[in-house]
Amino acid sequence: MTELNPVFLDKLRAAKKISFFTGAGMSAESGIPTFRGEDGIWKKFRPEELANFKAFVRSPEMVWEWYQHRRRVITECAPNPGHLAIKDLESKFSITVITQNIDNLHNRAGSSSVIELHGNILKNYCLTCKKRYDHPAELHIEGTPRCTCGGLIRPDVVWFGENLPEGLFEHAEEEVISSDILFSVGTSSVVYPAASLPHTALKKDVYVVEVNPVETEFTEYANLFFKGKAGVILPLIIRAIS
Ligand code: BJW
Ligand code: ZN
Repeated sequence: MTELNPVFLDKLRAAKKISFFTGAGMSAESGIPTFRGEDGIWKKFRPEELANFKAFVRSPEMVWEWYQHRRRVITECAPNPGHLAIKDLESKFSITVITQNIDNLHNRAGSSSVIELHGNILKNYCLTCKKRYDHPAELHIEGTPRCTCGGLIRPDVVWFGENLPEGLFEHAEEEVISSDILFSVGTSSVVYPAASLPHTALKKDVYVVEVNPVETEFTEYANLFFKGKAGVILPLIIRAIS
């Protein structure tokens, strides 16, 4: 791991507001597979067959089954020391979490301000009347679930080609540019518009720190790169300022 250099420590001690931009790697140590890379789920499941609206309308059973499988995995997992470290930082700083993850783990860790850019796998809504089904247990889930109006029920997640929920990305941008430090943790930084957030931060002179076991599309721009796992690096940073 890169040394906790004095410039970084000074910035951290002087900071009032810190934001975290997180991706699938944040939850890897909880046992939830990432999307890309050697162990990523896109090696087994093709995104164009599962993570887009056309695929859902063409084969709702298959897409629903995939989400049910992932819901079961996620429900059996727990927040890891990385999620808990971010929550713990709330005792010292104003913290906002902007996550691409749909796994609800930042909420389960107790973080109080979480922006879920790509939705939440536990939430659903009817394509036809928009009625919400936010507790999957309410659903009859043999085959494809149907709303009381007969419409198809879909997971409340953002698929490729879909816009992010209205106003949410702009809200995330405001949080990022009003931060003293932005941590970009566990994301390959390839999916837009989310991946633009650390670049927007840099343009506004926010100090951007990346945490990842491998270099990403963003690494060359980061003010500081911690090469390592979120569940290891984030608790170390907390300890350094305690
Ligand atoms: C660790 C670790 C440990 C491992 N500790 N780290 C061409 C050019 C540019 C853009 C486009 C284009 N063609 C299409 C687009 C737009 C498209 C896009 O960006 N595509 C690119 C991939 C090319 N974007 C969209 O479509 C977005 N919408 C949009 O643009 O709307 C406007 C529009 C409207 C109409 C038409 C066209 C445009 C929506 C994007 C939605 C993304 N949805 C998904 C699925 C969510 C639901 C589900 O899960 O089922 O979101 S895709 C998937 O990728 C998921 C993630 O949130 C997202 C990002 O992935 P993430 O989190 O970075 O994960 P990985 O796996 O990539 O990386 C994990 C990282 O962790 C790695 O770096 C590891 O090293 C690291 N790691 N262990 C720390 N222990
Ligand atoms: Zn309905």
